[in-house]
Amino acid sequence: MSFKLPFIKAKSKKTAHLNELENIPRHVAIIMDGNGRWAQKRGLPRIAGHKEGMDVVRKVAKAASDMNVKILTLYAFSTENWKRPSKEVEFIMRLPKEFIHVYLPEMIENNVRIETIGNMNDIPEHTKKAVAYAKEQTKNNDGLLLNFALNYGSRFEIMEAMKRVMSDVKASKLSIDALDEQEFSKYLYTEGLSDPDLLIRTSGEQRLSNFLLWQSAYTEFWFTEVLWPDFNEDLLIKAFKEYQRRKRRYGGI
Ligand code: V0D
Repeated sequence: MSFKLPFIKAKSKKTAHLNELENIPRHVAIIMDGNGRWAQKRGLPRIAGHKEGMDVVRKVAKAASDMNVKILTLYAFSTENWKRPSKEVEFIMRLPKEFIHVYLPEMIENNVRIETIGNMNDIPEHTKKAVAYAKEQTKNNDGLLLNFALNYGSRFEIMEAMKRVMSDVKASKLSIDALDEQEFSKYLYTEGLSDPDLLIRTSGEQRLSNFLLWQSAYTEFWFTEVLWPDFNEDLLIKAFKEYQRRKRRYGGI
């Protein structure tokens, strides 16, 4: 006789063994590129690619959580993305609500905490509301931190940090001599988070595009031609194995 265990999610066979492997990247950052191109290749509107990409977020979050990744930072919307057609931007801005509507129960079940980095000021009110709800509902979870970069740009982040540093110096809350890398990091959106160990970019481009410039000073980069909607657990494992291989090599020296 077999019983179904409704609330205990099994880890997949693929990830079960990796769990025990040393050097699982603690913080993984991903530039989820190629959604529009994925759709256009199929004769679909670009927004169909963004929708498909959203489902991949869920799958990759589950796989990362199973492999004991602590932080998954996803570049969901850059400060540059406002230049896209307004209909496309409007569609993208509805995705958080959709994601939360469909997947929040599963996120809670998997002990995932949802957070964001970026400038929330210019995000539409309805999107902010949905995201705030997801954060509130998951704030006490201590499993994977699913960190969405929304309206994020690194230069803006660093510039805003610098302005606040200057303001604190002016108000004598900070002395110039006390300002070091560790202190400066506290002024960034990523305050309190460890730097990414591994950064993945899909869709063939091999640049940082204003993502986590300060934070990725020592990060390993891994690129794939695969478009984000075609990304999956197997590719995540492939990236982790390459990461582990590189770490072993440094270790040998
Ligand atoms: C579009 C591919 C989930 C990349 C993934 C507003 C581009 C799908 C979220 C999400 C986006 C954000 C916050 C949250 C819950 C879900 C998301 C955006 C774009 C930008 F609390 N997918 N997703 N947000 N895409």
